[in-house]
Amino acid sequence: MEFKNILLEEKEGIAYVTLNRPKALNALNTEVLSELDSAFRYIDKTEDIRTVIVTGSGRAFIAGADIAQMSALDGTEGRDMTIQGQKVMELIENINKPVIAAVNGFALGGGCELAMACDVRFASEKAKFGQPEVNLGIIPGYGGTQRLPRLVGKGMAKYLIYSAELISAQEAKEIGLVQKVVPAEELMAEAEKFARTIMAKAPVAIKMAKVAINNGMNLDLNSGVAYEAEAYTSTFVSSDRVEGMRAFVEKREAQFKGK
Ligand code: CO8
Repeated sequence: MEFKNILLEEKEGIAYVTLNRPKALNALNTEVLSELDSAFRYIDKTEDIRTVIVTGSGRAFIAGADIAQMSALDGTEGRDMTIQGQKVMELIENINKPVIAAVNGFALGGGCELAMACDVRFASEKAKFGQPEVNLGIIPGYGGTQRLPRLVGKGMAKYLIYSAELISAQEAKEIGLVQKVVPAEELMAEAEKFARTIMAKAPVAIKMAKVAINNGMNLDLNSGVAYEAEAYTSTFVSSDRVEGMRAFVEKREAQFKGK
């Protein structure tokens, strides 16, 4: 698929989504959001794609929503742009395959929010994270006030949002925002290695793990555990479960079929 502001490539089961507006540090305007929406809808329904890696071209992952565009909006238009972005983040969060953010540089405001909508975040040592919206007189509007506290706790989320402080990749890892920090030149290889690790596992199990974790996070513990039982049962009745357990007993590699 061809886009103006993003690149979408597919190789060996991995879809690569690269934000490609380097002159504006890959800022998210309404056109970029709409392209991301189309790209992720396509990825969601394309069976050959098993995992996704999102990254940015140039020195930024995404430096936030496009401030030049936002500065010209009135309240209603601002609300529409927030809702458009929130929907894209929800789509990324809930597509039926894992999404890895390979954060190569600035992940600020909407950029940090997009990274948080991904399943896991790998960061280059050069990456910087932050929610600097209060500097502009706004608050995070692509889910940041909700996903950040869920990832790093309420106190740290308030610290970052109130201060607008930018933190290093290492600090982001220490607070649990990032799972792995690697030298810049190893970022894509590490993300791909993790994608291949995931693709070697039972596909139904990976799908159900994602669904159980995502939906469970929106429920109280008892409802979440009940939800887990249903998701677990879907894996238990799969032929991959039979194969996985048989392979263990027979001391051989499992051959999963995704059924
Ligand atoms: N939007 C538009 N353009 C941007 C953005 C942005 N978020 N960030 C950088 N750019 C542009 C700059 O204007 C500049 O363009 P030009 O060369 O034409 O002047 C170019 O990218 C390079 O930027 P800098 O010259 O500023 O580069 P520096 O290395 O000096 O600084 C920074 C890099 C620190 C990343 C700096 O650019 C910066 O602070 N950017 C803004 C970061 C920010 O505040 N992000 C949060 C935005 S708000 C948001 O994301 C809210 C999400 C919810 C929105 C709801 C919709 C209504």
